[in-house]
Amino acid sequence: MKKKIYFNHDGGVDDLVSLFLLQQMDDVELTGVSVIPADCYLEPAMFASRKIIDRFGHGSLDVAESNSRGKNPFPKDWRLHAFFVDALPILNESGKIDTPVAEKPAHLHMIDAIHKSEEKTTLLFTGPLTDLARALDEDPSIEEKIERLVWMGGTFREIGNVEEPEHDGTAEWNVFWDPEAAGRVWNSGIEIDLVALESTNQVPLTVDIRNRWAAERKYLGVDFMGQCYAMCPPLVHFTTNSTYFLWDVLTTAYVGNRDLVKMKRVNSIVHTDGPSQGRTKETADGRPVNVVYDVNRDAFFDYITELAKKA
Ligand code: AGV
Ligand code: CA
Repeated sequence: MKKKIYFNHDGGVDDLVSLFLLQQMDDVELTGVSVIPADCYLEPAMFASRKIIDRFGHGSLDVAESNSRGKNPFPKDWRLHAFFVDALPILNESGKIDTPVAEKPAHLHMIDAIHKSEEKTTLLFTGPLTDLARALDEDPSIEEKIERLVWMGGTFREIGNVEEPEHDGTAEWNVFWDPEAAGRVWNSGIEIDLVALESTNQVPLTVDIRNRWAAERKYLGVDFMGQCYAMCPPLVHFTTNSTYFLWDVLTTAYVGNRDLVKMKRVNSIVHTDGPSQGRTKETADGRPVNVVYDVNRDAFFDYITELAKKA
């Protein structure tokens, strides 16, 4: 039986590549997609998502817009990436878009999708948790129909990836954008699998990886990934604030193949305000989460490249 997945993303390059890859997984059925304007602008991210479904998807889907707003905005330079993906010729060859925009906003769209499915739904979130927090407030009964939440978010390292004024640098961005939403989800009974910076730091975008995809660009899907990652700064000499990692793609690959990673159980809390806001902190009496802390890097890149070849 296929795993039922609802996907809420925030329109970054790796979010959009994740949407592409999910649709190449044989044992996954996407029951819904929604887009939150966190690390993107909503309009190009919606267009790009609908075009990726048209070009690389199979079943019929609509895409819901989120009307959620965060507390700490993402840098504009990063949010612009969605415009570049949307403009790729490979997504614009047909000159039309068939996949419709959903009538309801993201959090209500997700509630419907969860109830509509007979089996429990796995939630895949590769942006902030705002829509999930709002959905839980709106209809707490969804909780028992959620198999688990798989989230790209958080870190238990000393240093996160937020470099902003008035912050101490301990947070990961998807938590930092809306720390209270993460706090709300921590207060629920949902099983949480965190693909945290511990593991995503092990999969930076490198020139080697790009060259591998360039060499295999005769495959449409590999070419698409190569085009997408041509927009992002790779790791060359040392990590900077703009260095791109395959954060969300690792999270998505984990949904398709758990054998790629190692996990451990950690009790934690979320800091919701002050200079550490967005920090996830290990605390003995905190709520348990499953943290992906290690990944087989080569197996991961092989896995996503082979998936892309199926497109
Ligand atoms: O913190 C990682 C999250 C992921 O969901 N995003 C990007 C991924 O989609 C925010 C982010 C952190 N550093 C970034 C980010 C960077 N250098 N460029 C773009 N986005
Ligand atoms: Ca993201």
